Amino acid sequence: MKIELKKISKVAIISSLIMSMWLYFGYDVSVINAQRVSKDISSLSDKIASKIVSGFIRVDSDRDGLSDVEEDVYGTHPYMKDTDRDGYSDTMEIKFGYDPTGAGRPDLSIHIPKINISAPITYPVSRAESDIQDAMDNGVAYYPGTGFPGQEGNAYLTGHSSNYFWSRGKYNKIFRELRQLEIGDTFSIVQTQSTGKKINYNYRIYEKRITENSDKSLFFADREGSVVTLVTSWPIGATKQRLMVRGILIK
Ligand SMILES: [Ca+2]
Ligand SMILES: [Ca+2]
Repeated sequence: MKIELKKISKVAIISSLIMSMWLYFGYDVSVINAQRVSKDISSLSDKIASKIVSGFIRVDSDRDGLSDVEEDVYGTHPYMKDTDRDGYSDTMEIKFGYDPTGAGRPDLSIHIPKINISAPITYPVSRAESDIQDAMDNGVAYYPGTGFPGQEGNAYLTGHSSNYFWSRGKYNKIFRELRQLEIGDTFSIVQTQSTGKKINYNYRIYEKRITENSDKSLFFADREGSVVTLVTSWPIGATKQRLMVRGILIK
């Protein structure tokens, strides 16, 4: 999991340094001028500052595998292994795509600025084709049982590039312009939990290809790291082939 070091506030670092000095050297922190400490912090080498930050990241108060910093990112309690007390640990809920702070799945949405896409990601009730189609009518469908965005594994998302002429759904052409995406372009997936907590996952595209629809194994293939596979019908208006674009989590 990628952690934004920016989230470690300067105040927290200063507090840590003061506490460390007090613990190890018996300094009377009351006489330490805050400005002086701040100045000293600023003059620390990057290497030392990095070690202090790393120390914060590693702290896991409830020993559930999520560091205190990660718990802050997810909005879970750093001293409780099961924040919403539903019998499932925070760690397991996050890994398998459930909301660790409330019931069910978190809300997901996908955003691709280059082609002006911003749409909800929907959860089909099963892998049956009719259920996948229903989910695609209401957004971009998350294929059940594949990796979950933000976590290790390959999350498979699919959306319409076209639909029957009589279908008037809002998302009939949501992936029509997926063809414009190229290697190096980025997109993001936003996870919103029941508490309102939002987590932003950014991906950089590293693979793009056209494949036969009969060979779906590529869409489901395991991949190292956290990747998202976007798939739509190709060419537009046909169903024999699929256009696939794949991105890897960058932060
Ligand atoms: Ca923890
Ligand atoms: Ca739980």
